[in-house]
Amino acid sequence: MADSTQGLTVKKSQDISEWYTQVIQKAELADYTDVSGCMIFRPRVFAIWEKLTAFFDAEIKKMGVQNTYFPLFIPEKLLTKEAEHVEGFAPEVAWVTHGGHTPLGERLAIRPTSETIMYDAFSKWIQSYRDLPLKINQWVNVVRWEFKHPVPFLRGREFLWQEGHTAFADKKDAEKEVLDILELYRRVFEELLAVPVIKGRKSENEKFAGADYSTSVETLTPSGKAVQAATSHHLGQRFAKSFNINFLDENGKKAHPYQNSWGFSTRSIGAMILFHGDDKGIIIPPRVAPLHCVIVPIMFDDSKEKVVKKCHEIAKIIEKTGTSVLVDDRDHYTPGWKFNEHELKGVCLRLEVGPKDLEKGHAVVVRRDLGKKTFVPFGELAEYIPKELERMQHDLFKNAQKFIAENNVKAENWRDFAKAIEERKLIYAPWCCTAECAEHIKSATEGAKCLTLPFDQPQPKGKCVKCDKPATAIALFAKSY
Ligand code: 87F
Repeated sequence: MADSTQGLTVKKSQDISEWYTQVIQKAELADYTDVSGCMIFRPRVFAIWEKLTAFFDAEIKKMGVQNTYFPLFIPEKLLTKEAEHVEGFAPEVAWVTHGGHTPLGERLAIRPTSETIMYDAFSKWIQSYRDLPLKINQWVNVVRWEFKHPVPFLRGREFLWQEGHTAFADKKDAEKEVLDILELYRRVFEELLAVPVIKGRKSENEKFAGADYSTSVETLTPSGKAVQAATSHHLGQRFAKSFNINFLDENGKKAHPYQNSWGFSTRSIGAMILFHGDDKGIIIPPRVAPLHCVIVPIMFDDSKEKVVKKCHEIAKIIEKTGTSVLVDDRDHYTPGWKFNEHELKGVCLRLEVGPKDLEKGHAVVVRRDLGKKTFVPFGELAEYIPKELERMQHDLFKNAQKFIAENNVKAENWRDFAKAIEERKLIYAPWCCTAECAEHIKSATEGAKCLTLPFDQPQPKGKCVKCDKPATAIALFAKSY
């Protein structure tokens, strides 16, 4: 078998970055290519992505959102139309300049996000209040030419995401959607990936420059670095004005719609991997797992046939409960070798069935995250397995919440703040929320920044944790990917 299926040579607690790099390749989740920052998403990871997209896609369709596809190439003139929004991003735009040997008349940007190309079309599609709300989504790849060193899933040059773009006659309706979508993102992370997130509003200097305001869900991963998990922006009428999107309202008066944009990406999978894995490999929460259950027959020459037959019978019964099952009856590997492989790859449950178990009428069930053996009578498997998977889902989330609870601190003064950053904590601190103070904090800590102003927060009092200005919010800080 390939090298990639051999075990990890580093403990998660020793060197989580090296562990992450190893586990991604050895568990066959992703592979590198010759282009730095551009990775192959192998079947085991793509299956996770499909589970996430299936959930989110169904939920946004209930909200009346329709899927579309807009072109990958964005003419330079369009991209720079809303100057303020691209300014800060310009260094990350990848360009197509030639068709074959012929220089193009106008360079084409490779989609870094689709506001500009979509809103150009919206200006044609929206004429009357009857055309609103307009709710469009697309599931696509985007390219951002990052120069920081890439981290699989978490920081790359090409990734997959959904981007939702909507337009409303009423500001109130648009603002409600911002929060409805944010709640869906919370559910993707907490209910599917078992990753706890904190909802909040971005500070002025961290918001999307094209937005009136940005909301996000954020988390601190066990590497001690935070990730912005997803964002939901209220764009107000800013893009409508620069892209000339108008409609006649019910009274025949011309008005600009209120717009939102929102997205989450394959970066979500990186957070999941960091949270749940252990020294044996990855652990995938059951609700997104490509394979729930592997049955390993313990094979001896005289009983092999009977045992394997029983394993396939059990598989059929378990499959009927909506659980994915594989009977691993390859006979050129020992059971122990198979156990290691399936642990490395994060199969949720392992069933062992040998001749003795056949006599006793039970299977040995081992949960990936606990590693403890439970003897379950064959007749009870159909009931036991789905329940155990739900318990596992629940326990993974509880453990992840425990990590967050143990790794967040309140800092009221700079000394505590600096110490907490050294310790890679998530910090709640009173803050003045100014751009210049954000810069000071960033340089004094080698990169820590305000992740968000959590929705859930007490009235700030006293001084900013860094400068002498009065605090206007309790802000969340950490170093991040
Ligand atoms: C990189 C190059 C050019 C981020 C960029 O968050 C433009 C951009 O506009 C850019 N990187 N952004 C912000 C994206 C905003 C917004 N788009 C829809 C989202 C969610 C999905």
